Amino acid sequence: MKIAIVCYPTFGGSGVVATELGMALSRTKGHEVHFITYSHPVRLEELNANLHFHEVDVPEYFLFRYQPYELALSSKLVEVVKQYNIDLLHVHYAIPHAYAAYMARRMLEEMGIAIPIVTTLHGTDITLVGKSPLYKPAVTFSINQSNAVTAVSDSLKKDTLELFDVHDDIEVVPNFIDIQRHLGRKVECNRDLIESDENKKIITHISNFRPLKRVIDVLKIFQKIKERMPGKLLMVGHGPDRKKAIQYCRNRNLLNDVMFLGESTEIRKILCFSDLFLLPSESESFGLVALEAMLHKVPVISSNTGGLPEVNRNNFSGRTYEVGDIESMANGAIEILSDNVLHNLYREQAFENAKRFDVSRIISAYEKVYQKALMRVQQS
Ligand code: GMT
Repeated sequence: MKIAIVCYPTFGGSGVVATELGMALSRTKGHEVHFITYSHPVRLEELNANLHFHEVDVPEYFLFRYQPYELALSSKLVEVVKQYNIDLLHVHYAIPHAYAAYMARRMLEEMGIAIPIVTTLHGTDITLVGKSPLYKPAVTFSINQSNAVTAVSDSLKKDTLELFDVHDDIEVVPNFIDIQRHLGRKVECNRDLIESDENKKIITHISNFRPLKRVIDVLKIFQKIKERMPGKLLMVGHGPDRKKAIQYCRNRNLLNDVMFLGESTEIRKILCFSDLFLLPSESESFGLVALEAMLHKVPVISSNTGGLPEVNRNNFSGRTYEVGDIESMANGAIEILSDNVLHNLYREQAFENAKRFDVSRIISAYEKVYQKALMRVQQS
């Protein structure tokens, strides 16, 4: 099949999932995949004859206070669909991608070309941004107009049905990791680069430092862990609460033990020597980064919000707690980290748990959704 994938090209989970999906569809199933977005997706590698990238250009014009990205995107979609005979549009993150895809489909219909739209909902497009009255009518409309809709967790499907007046034909297709590729890739795991003291536990947090990630909770949990054992905290990512987090550490003299690494592209290198991962988010439809930690045998201490309990199995791959329960999160971390046998058990169980989300299962689930969307268009 020839599939056009629309996504955000950034470090955010939805862009990562979309890019990894496109690469896997082309690598393992021979589909021709065209990424359409405003810059080269950060995870896009392995370029080959079956993997294409088309940049959406939005030239600045003095009259516009806001540049009309949706318009440029839908025009680009029309152009690429016609030029490459694309069979299907798969848009990741409803805003504004599902709406732009609908406009492209309408334009193509006028030209006698029928093309299905598959929309994958990722989280904040529903639970935070999408539910705002400013966007809700357009999001509701574009979900209902998609030929197939998927959500990345049961929890997100439930939220979508509660928050929007949409049909309930939403397929849950979880996010994924690629076990074979992971095992086949040798990572230089040089813990000494970060910490030469073997007794120090390395604890990691990766996010976009938005308020819902509760990065101050991460620091407070770490402080409590440090009262009981030597440790180092790696804070990976960039975002609005980063300055606040650095200030918090500066005021408490923590900067010797907390490293802010920015938007690193070396996530695998970092996770390979991490002892524990912290994700105390306020809201999380899935928590892809927790799954990536488990793939590297890193147990996860997380909140139990949204889709996180579907990903992080309490008392198996890690522990889950109420949002904001810093005390329990720290105690759970201390319990796991202070007992080598228990820590190793959790490490193995985290990897075991990650296997449930192997790409092999997920790719075929998406292919079925594509077939369903194609049939619907053919029958209409
Ligand atoms: O978590 C973020 O802030 C980024 C956001 C995104 O759209 O890139 O992530 C959402 O999609 C990811 C991939 O499906 C999920 O793993 C994240 O849980 C979800 N974030 C939220 O629901 C807050």
